[in-house]
Amino acid sequence: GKEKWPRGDEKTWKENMRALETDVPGISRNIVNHVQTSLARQAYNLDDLGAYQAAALSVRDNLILNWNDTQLQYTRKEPKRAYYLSLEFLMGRALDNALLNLDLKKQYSESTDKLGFNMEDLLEQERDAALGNGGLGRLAACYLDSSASMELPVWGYGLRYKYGIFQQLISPEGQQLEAPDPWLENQNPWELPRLDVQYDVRFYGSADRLNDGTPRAVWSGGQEVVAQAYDVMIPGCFTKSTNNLRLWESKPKRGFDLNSFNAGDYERAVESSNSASAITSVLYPNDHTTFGKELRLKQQYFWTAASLADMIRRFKNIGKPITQFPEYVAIQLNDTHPTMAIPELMRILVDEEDVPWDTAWQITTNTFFYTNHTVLPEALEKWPVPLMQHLLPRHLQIIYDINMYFLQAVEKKFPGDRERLARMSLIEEGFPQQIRMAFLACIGSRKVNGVAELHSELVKTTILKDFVEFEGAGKFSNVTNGITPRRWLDQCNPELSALISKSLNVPKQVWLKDLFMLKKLLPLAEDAAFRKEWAEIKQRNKERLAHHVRTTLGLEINTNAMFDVQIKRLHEYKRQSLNILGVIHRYLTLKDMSAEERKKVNPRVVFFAAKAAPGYWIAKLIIRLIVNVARILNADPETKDYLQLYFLPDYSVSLAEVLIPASDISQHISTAGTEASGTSNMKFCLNGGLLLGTVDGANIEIGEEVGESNVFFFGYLTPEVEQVRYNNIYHPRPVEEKSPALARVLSVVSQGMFGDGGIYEPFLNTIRQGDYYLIADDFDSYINALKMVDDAYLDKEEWIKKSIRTACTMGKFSSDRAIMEYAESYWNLEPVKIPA
Ligand code: 6GP
Repeated sequence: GKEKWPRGDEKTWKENMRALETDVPGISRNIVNHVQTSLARQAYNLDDLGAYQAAALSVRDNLILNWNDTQLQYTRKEPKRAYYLSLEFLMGRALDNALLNLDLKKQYSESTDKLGFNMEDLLEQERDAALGNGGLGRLAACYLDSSASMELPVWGYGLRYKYGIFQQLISPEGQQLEAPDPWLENQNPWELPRLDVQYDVRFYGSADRLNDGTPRAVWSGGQEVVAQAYDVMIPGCFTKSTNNLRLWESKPKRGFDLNSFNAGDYERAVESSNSASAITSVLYPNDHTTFGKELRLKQQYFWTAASLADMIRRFKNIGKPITQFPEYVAIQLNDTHPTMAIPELMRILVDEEDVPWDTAWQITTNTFFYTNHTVLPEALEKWPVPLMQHLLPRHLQIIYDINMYFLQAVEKKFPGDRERLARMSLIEEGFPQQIRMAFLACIGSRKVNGVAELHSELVKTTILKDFVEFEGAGKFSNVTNGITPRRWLDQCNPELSALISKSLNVPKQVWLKDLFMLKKLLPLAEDAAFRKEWAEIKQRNKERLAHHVRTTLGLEINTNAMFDVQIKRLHEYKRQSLNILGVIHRYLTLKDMSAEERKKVNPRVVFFAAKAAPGYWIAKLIIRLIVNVARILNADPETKDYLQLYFLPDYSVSLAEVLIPASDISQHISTAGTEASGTSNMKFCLNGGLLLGTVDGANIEIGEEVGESNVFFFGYLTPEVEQVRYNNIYHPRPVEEKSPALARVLSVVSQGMFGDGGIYEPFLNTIRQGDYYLIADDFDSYINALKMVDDAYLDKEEWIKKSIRTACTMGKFSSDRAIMEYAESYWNLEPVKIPA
């Protein structure tokens, strides 16, 4: 039947409810309205920043209307929902993305034109939302875009850091310096504070078991802080579906601690309010490392507790018994960072809802799903038991109980196997004892997955091997990562997107949501006119990058050269070291040639961009080397026409959007078995840049899709790496013997060709001794692969064919495919249509 209007005069309401502004006059009215009211400015004193803000607020109006309709539909339909818990969301800019997803870019550009502003300039005003370190955070952002685009009821939960990833500056000596990223300084038009959505979160205090025959306990005292919600709308592509990213900010409970205040201790009162705000003040800038810092554990618990409280409140609104929680809620754990959600849900069920332990554990293990993003040992989170005891005493009890029941079950299956029990215990012995979060995430989840085929195998055969033996292989599987083709093709490479639509003869809305359609363009690789258009677009993207570098850094780039790009976090396992040593090798080779010989060489420009964790000394040294090599190379009159090298500071999502479409070749050269997946490899290939890489992570699957003749592989394979490492330690051979070419490179560095050689010794020694990442072992194979790239590039037509074939076979790597795998095989989620 017809629903009753909830309040007031229905007619008055309905006559005044706004619809989306989608025509140019309506958009202009809305923008000007925001200039006048939200910004309190006028045409006289409006600059680009103001105009950007007004345009953004007007786009946000549209998003909110769609968001309202979407959320109303979710409330009415009561579908199962999934929540993506991620400590990082590397969103980048929002305006262009929203305009494209809403299909309003043309109208908005026309409108801002009329108001005297150029849309492209306005887009540049926006600061990146850089609430993440690298791959893991950007993946979360791509998955949000795909969830909304696939019309899935998925929300993200994260933290609203006051400071995102640090801004990277490079000193004249080539040192990385870090500056804070005050991204909220200019107001953030994309977030909506929800003053009505707040939860109290407790820390410290004491936990007393009731000992009344139930497993319940009372946790009291300590410090309470408030979690305040901010919502960020996530528009789907060409759909009304608009999801939510809810970010929590920490606030003191009453402005200051009343207890201390009443006791006359004003300073302590203010101090405690500082400590509450500190929880969400900064994103930890470490990628793939754990530090065991109390504040980081506080962040993790604060965020999971607030998110779970919010989910449970929403679940309770539909009035079902708590045992049905997993039928309405799926929670994806993005790595182990949100693992405290597992004992927290147990605490809520057992202590607050009075659910028996076994039932509570059943509910919990049917709700959570855990994705592992790395097998590097230094990234596996462990928390010291004393810290947990101090900060979260009730959770430690719960973890102990989970462990006890778990080990009993292991003992039952493998009687008398003491070593196995020690290996599998959630508590690692030592001083101090540590809690192994990956094990807790594993046993507390319904399914566990890795992020590419090889990586998922490694998870099963290395870090979680015992758990596969205990729980059966069925629980462990793979979801190969993906990237959103909206941002990573349509938005960053509009000309290529237009060429694809024209050639497929379908609107982009169709193929952007069905990326396998690109395959239909494969025959056009044989069409000379198509190849010409394709190559011209690549050339213009190279010029766009050159323009960007000229205007931001004042450097002049040779756009007739091959553009060779490596952009990712600086890490020894990713081997930027191999790349820079290869560049030096190329330089030495050029210097050895006569001027005549050099003229036959294909010019190359090598680009790096990478942030290093502030405390990662060797990584910073590698940056320093790159910068100083660049200084010498770019100034050498003999070689600079054939080889240029640039380190672009402050790598970001926005910088990637300019670099990726301009690349001819990109490097993904991790030691085999170390890069779980990689996702920029997919972005480059989708934009027609070829791939030079090791047989690792998603490179392997890219090779399978595009065909081995279109990629350049080199290096030792994963099964061989362990033995090589063993030999490097127990049967070491000098670099001179493994690779004379590399030995020469190391010696010119150490002799000071790029400034004081002594500085670089600690880095060079990592290769001379131990060589954990197989730099010397892979060097000759790498140089050979670079040579193959050079040779292939000489045949321009064939190269363009490879570029077309690569881009057109990337269908598998759409994050739409990946998110649908999670929705169907993990969460059991159905799309929800939002009526117009
Ligand atoms: C990264 C992996 O290193 C990368 O290979 C993968 O593509 C990405 O996750 C997305 O799955 N891992 C991290 O960034 C990380 O911090 C703890 O792992």
